[in-house]
Amino acid sequence: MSQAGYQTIFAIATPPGRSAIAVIRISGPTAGDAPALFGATCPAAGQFSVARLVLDQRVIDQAILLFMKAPHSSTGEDVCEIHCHGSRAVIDVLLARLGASDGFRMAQAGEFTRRGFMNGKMDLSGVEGLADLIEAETSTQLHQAWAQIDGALRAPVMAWRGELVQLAAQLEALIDFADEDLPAMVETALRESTGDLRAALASHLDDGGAGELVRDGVTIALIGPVNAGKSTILNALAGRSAAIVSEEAGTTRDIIQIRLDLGGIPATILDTAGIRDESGTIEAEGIRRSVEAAGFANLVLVILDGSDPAWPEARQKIDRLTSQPKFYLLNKADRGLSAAHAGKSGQMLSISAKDPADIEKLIETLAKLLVPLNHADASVIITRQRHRDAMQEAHDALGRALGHDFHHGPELAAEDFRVAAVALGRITGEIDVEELLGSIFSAFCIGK
Ligand SMILES: Nc1nc2c(ncn2[C@@H]2O[C@H](COP(=O)(O)OP(=O)(O)OP(=O)(O)O)[C@@H](O)[C@H]2O)c(=O)[nH]1
Ligand SMILES: [Mg+2]
Repeated sequence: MSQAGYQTIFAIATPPGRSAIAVIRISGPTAGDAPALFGATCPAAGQFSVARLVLDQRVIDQAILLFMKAPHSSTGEDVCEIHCHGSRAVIDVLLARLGASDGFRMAQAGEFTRRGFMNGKMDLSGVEGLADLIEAETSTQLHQAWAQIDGALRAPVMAWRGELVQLAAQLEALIDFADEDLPAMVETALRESTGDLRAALASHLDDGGAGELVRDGVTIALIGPVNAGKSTILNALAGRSAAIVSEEAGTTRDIIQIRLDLGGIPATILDTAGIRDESGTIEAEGIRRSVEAAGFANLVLVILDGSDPAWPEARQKIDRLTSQPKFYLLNKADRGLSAAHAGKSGQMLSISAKDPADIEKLIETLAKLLVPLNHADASVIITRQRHRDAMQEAHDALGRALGHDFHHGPELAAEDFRVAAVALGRITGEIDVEELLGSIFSAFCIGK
């Protein structure tokens, strides 16, 4: 580690602005010296104290001091916390004094967590879980983040890696005994275990992307002809008047967005300009933006005026605009739906935007549509593309391993096991996979 890594770092851990309490975290070898900078005594390890903080014989604040001795802290280093009053002036004076002191420097973004990771307090997937927890907007995101911090991904990945190491060691035995007749049983058992491991990875990969959906959220674009009631529906979903509604066709020009918790999935809903042929320059630009929004939305909610007999044509026109997944709403059901309504499919719901019960039904339908059925299932452990890529790579490597003749070309299969182990190691941030495999290989090998 570089010299800078050993410096004591400090930062304000609470949001900027006025608050009852603000917390300054200090981590590193001289963290315990911080209270003395303000004429206070550092409490004993695992204890707290109430102290007056004094600079130039003037009281700055009365604060709570906490001290945690390495390695019993979240960074694995000595940590001192100052819980002062959340006043801009108090915070500024304390931070300025710390910054001016030898051996202390302001922390960079994520540096406390980084030190925790470097000191083995957390693996990479746990660090990601922590980041997700801080970003969480819905309770589903929160539960998912805690599952990850608590090892929902780490535990199986470590177990799989352990199995891979065992398999590789057994394969090594085949290399050693290549010239002798090894019972076919050994190879069969090895193949079976490899197949089981591959199947376990496959079942987790086949989760409909539920974890990523919960983490990343979705974008839903409201698209439809002018006057169909898109803005009315957006307002009803938002529970406030976010967009202008009027009986004039072509009211909405710019894209208006709201955030919504859809069954635990954070959703961004976009209201857009109504689609029609004859329009002025500004409206045409609005329509261009509507089509663009439809293009990147996870779901296009097509809003049609169900009381207008021409809705099937309007629908066809929207269908041609974008190939994104769609769900259709026949709005204005209170006016009586036109006869064309007979041809509606399962991907269609008729509602009246003015009826709160219908809006509830819409929210429920959208939530069901977005949340894959197995979403609450504990088998969902992948929350990022990074995890998926690594698991896919391991899965594919095992597939290639199975393609080799274990008895006559064991070294080829061994290489694929190594690739799979390295891929899984990347999830938890194990960087010494090769070394580890090397040592375990030699420990397991018969006759070496
Ligand atoms: N009866 C009835 N009227 C509705 C319903 N939904 C919307 N409207 C009315 O239809 C008109 C158009 O509604 P908007 O929400 O502005 O329609 P829009 O699709 O956003 O229209 P543009 O922004 O012009 O494309 C307004 O007068 C609304 O009050 C509904 O379910 N029933
Ligand atoms: Mg509108």
